[in-house]
Amino acid sequence: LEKELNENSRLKSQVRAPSEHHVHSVALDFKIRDHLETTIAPAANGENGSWELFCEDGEMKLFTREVELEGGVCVDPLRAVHVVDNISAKEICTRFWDTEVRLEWELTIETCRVCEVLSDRDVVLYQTHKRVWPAAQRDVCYVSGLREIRLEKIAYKEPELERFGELKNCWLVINYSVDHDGAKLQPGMVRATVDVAMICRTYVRHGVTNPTRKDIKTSIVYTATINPGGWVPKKALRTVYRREYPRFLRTFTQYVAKKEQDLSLNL
Ligand code: 6CM
Repeated sequence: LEKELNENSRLKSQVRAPSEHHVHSVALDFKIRDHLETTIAPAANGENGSWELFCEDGEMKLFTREVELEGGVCVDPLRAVHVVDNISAKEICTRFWDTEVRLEWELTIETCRVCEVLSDRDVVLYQTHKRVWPAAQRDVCYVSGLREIRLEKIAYKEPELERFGELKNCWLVINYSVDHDGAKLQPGMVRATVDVAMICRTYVRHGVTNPTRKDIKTSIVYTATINPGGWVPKKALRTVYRREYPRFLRTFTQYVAKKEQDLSLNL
């Protein structure tokens, strides 16, 4: 593990300028625009008929829809919304994106390796996930991009949060599958594909000019579509997702809150 983390740090130190174009820039920009236009639209709020609310815990709500590809492969999309106090969009997204802390909160993975540093905010990653019986072990290779989004690009409002405060900023992380020469399929492993977005917006209490942690609220919209890359018993897969997604969101947000609580607010 130590060797892997050192290698990740070494690769990350070979950063290029953030504005530099790379092989995935155009596709990544397209994905970002698409998620900003659809994922945070109120119509996608998951509360209409086609989505099933399967977990609710305080402000955290998780929805899913049953979707199957030809051949019976289950690719149910997941949509989660949450509102957290005391931590900012930047803090949440930075920790979600940072591979150096991945193993501290991500309970489904066995290994995580940086295949390529594309810029100081975009990387290609390779992960192996813990095997879930009776399925074969899965791996995944994806681009992961971190961005702050200018507020004029946010077309949608969150009225309840706007009653609390003023929208201060928006950060996001997009993870989507790609092929990479440094991530060849290993024997016995099945390649899964992912399309994940974590979009966070921080609000500062009305009238407060120098906010502290108790003056902020952050909304999180998290969406994930995982294709397991081969047949897996549908019932078992749905059971795993319904257990793992709430566990992930709870564990991850508690992890960020704990890590940030004694640090000064990074808005
Ligand atoms: O978004 C999450 N984590 C990110 C960092 O790791 C990243 C994760 C992608 C998840 C890829 C999962 C592929 C493995 C699928 C295995 C399916 C086989 C199960 C067999 C059951 C019988 O975006 C949090 C991800 C939370 C996942 C629940």
